[in-house]
Amino acid sequence: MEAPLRTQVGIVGSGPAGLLLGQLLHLHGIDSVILELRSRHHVESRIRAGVLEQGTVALLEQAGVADRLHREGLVHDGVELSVRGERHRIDFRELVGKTVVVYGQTEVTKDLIAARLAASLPLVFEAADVAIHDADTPTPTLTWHDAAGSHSLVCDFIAGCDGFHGVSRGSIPSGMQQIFERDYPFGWLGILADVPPCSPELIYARHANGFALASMRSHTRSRYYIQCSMDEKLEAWPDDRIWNELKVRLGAAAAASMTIGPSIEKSIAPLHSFVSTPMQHGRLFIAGDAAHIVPPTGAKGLNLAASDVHYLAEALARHYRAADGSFLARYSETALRRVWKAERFSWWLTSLMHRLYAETSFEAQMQLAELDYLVSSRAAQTAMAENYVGLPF
Ligand code: FAS
Ligand code: PHB
Repeated sequence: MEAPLRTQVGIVGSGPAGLLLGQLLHLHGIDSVILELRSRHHVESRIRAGVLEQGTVALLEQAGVADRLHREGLVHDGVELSVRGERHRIDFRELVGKTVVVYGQTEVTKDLIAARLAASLPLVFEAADVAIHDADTPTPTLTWHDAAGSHSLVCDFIAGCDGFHGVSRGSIPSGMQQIFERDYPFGWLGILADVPPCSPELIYARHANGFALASMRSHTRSRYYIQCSMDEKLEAWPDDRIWNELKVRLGAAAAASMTIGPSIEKSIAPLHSFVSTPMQHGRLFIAGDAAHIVPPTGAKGLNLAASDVHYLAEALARHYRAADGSFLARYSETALRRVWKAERFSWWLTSLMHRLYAETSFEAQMQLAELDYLVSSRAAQTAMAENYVGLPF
């Protein structure tokens, strides 16, 4: 086995959290090595989030990777809610003076990987069996093996950015962790198709059959979702069945303007809310989906990864620049304050828009009453708008 390698920050995972952290650290003159389990092709092929908060866009600009985003991203001033077949617009720009950008997480990931490789920064794909050692000592260490053999990397700090199924959260002693979670009794069946979107902005629809979302990736690529039960099988949902159900749930106006076509990706994903605290142990810091999960309804997952990374990069920069460890000591507390507010918004919008109860139940009437209040109250719409565009970092 070769002599142990050495770096300042070892990063596990090359999703948005790991890649953005590596880029921000590089700009602060801090060395890092990123270890990624999957191949570059796999990472760059994943279909995930689609909406960037203004704060995330600003962070990508700070990281120097926002050029294509500004060329190809779609600035959206609002979204529409469809309730009882009627469409109601929530105007973010008018209500809170902010917007969101529709630009796929897949593209953000490609832009970050390109920047890292252009700077010849270490990014190891297909790193198998990554393990975290001695996180509570001054020399935390990462080990892994790849085609070139077995390796050991001694770090000053380790950032666990390896998503919900990674190894970093499990490297925090279970006795020191508290888990908060909720599973929802339904999932999202998502379809991607190279057809123009049915509407210039996103449509969130509450319908007696279940929730539906009309989203997009560009003017020529659409992304749609329908609520489904978790025992649904993709085989039972050929494209035409999905298109027909989308037309029913999104309403007549959307149906009339909907272009249908063959799916280029189709998947069913479960929804849950999950937070693991604390987000640090010794010199191990976890960020993004490694620490928390939100139902995608509020478009918060990717954006929370960005705010965690903002706090962690700032804290590490203060440590190295000013020998000030106070921000590192408070990383988990600082990040969780914003995480919990995004968890609340995601849970609230999920509970409001999905079919959870019999339509004749009291609870369904409460959903409809809250929606009627939301579409008729400027105060309620302002509250939704400021959460959707992203609360301050
Ligand atoms: P990621 O999961 O993106 O990245 C973790 C990386 O670590 C991956 O590349 C993984 O291969 C790697 N890894 C895992 N284990 C490892 C190990 N042991 N060693 C080394 N590397 C390892 N969010 C939204 O806002 N809107 C959406 O519509 C939306 N849709 C989603 C659909 C799906 C199917 C999923 C799973 C998530 C979705 N999300 C959505 C949430 C998603 O976008 C996440 O919030 C975002 O990817 C978080 O980024 P990371 O924290 O970097 O984690
Ligand atoms: C998406 O385009 O994938 C998307 C957009 C908004 C959401 C969830 C997913 O709330």
